[in-house]
Amino acid sequence: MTQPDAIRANALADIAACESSNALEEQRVALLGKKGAITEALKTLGSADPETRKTLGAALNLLKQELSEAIDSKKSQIAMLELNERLANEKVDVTLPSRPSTRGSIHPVSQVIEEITAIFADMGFAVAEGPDIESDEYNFDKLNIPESHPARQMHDTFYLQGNGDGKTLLRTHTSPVQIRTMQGGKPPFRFIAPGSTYRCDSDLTHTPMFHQVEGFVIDKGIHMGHLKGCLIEFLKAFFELSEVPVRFRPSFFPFTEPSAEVDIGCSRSKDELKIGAGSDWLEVLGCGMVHPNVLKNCGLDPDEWQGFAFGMGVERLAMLKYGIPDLRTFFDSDSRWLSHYGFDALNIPSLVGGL
Ligand code: 2NM
Repeated sequence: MTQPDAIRANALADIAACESSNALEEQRVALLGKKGAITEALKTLGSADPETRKTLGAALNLLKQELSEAIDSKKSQIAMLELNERLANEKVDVTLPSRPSTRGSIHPVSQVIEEITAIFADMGFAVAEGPDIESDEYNFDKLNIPESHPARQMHDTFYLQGNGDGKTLLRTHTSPVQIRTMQGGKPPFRFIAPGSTYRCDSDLTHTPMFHQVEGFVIDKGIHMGHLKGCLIEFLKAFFELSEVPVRFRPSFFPFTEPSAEVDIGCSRSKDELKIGAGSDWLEVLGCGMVHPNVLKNCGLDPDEWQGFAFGMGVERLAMLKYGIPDLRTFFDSDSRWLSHYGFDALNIPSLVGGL
């Protein structure tokens, strides 16, 4: 038997006998690795006579390819077996009773959405919902966000493979809910829109998916005073304070005019943040009077109807209220984090019972 034939006979049998991906990897190293049988055989070619070098070299290279293919095909065979074995063994029996030792808890995001909803429900706000997958028309155009606005650039928005002429995307805010609700009903309106929002942004203070609650009031004779009163009452209730220093700082949003950012008074010492008193300010909300163009885009006459709108980030408010230092931990699904920051499922937020 020639040298390549001898290697082949053993090698093919050894590969066939492998029962796990680890064993197969050992075989691959033993045959094709740096010190493997084929590699060692190829090294002897240097001292062989020219005729042998030619024929043996070609045979060894062919064999190398043959073994490599045999290993690849065995590899997918083993992968399939290993997957089937996992599927059979890792089955979850959903009919089993829960373990009494591990109690579920309410995620801080859900808890804070419930708290915000309870406060606005007490002020007469309904809750509206809409799809996470939106068109650029509802997410941008109708909200007076022109084509040239930075928020429309690719890096902020997750665009999806559309199915028509318009662009399909993951909503970057819950404002399209306001547009849909306005178009589907008659004023006056008073509702909040809580939900998931998506932006192509990921660092220490941004996650690609996060949650917002936006609020919206449309009626006759609505003015900035209503907006201020409503948000100050909200902040007092949410942070459970009888008085809060609040500052409305002029800002810009395409969908409101005038627009403001809302700061709440706080004090920052070495590593403690106290909300509700002190000489520092902390931004907690954005708001403004609904832009006449937005009203017109939804078929309302701005001379007849006016309104205010506001928006807040749920994770940010949860971090401030419950002292959660790291945004990313919200989405780690770490059960120890959940049992530390999670809430009792039976303790439903309400203003009567206290938040
Ligand atoms: C914010 C800040 C200011 C807002 C505006 C609208 C609508 F639909 F009326 F145009 N919805 N939400 C708004 C206004 C949202 O979030 C920071």
